Amino acid sequence: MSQLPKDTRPQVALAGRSNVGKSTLLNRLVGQKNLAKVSSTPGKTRSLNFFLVNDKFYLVDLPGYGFAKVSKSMRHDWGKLIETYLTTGHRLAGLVLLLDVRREVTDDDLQMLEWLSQRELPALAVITKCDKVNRTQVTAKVNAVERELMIPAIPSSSVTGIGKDELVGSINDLIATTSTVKG
Ligand SMILES: Nc1nc2c(ncn2[C@@H]2O[C@H](COP(=O)(O)OP(=O)(O)OP(=O)(O)O)[C@@H](O)[C@H]2O)c(=O)[nH]1
Ligand SMILES: [Mg+2]
Repeated sequence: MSQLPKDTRPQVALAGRSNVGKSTLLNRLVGQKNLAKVSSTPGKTRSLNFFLVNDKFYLVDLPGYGFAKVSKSMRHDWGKLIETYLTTGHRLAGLVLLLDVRREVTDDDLQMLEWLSQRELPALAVITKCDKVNRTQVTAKVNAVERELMIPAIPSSSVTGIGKDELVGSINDLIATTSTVKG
C-alpha cells in the first residue's frame, strides 16, 4: 500500500474472480495487446498494477479472487490487499466489477461491492466472455445482474469487440463525477 501512486489523478479499479478477463479487458481498453499479463491459468495477476491512461487517470488491475489452487495464506494476503485498497485507496473513483456471463455472482463479488458502498463510491458491472453464449442469454444475464446488484451492467467480449465504447463512456463519466465532486 505504501507504493501506490502519490499523485492526485483518479483511479478506476478492475475487480473480479480469477480468469474472468480483467487483464484482457484492460488491454482492450488501452488498445495494447500485452500491457497487462493475460493467462489461461487463473491467478496470473498477483499485485495491484497501475496503468496511467492518457496522462489522465489510472486503471488498476487487481488480483483475481476465488481461485482454489493458491494456498490459503496467499489467498488471505490478496484478499487483505484488495480490501485495504478498496476501503482506503484515496484516489479511487469507482469500481468495474467483471462477471463471467456463464457463472453465478459469488459472495466474493458481493464483498467487493460492499467494501465500495461503505464509501459511497460508484460501481458498474461488465459481463465478460459474451461470445460464449447466445444473445438471448446475454440479455438475460445483463438483466439479472442489474436486478441483483442494482448497478449498470455492460455486455462485453474480447472476441467480438462488443462493449468497449460503452465502457469507455462509463469510465469517463466516473472520472468526470469524481473531479466535480472532490475537486
Ligand atoms: N472467449 C473469451 N475469452 C476471454 C475473454 N476475455 C478473456 N478471455 C480469456 O480468459 C482467460 C483469462 O483472462 P485474463 O485477462 O488473464 O483474466 P484475469 O481476470 O486477469 O485473471 P487473473 O489475473 O488470474 O485474475 C484468457 O485465456 C483470456 O484469453 C472474452 O471476452 N472471451
Ligand atoms: Mg489478470
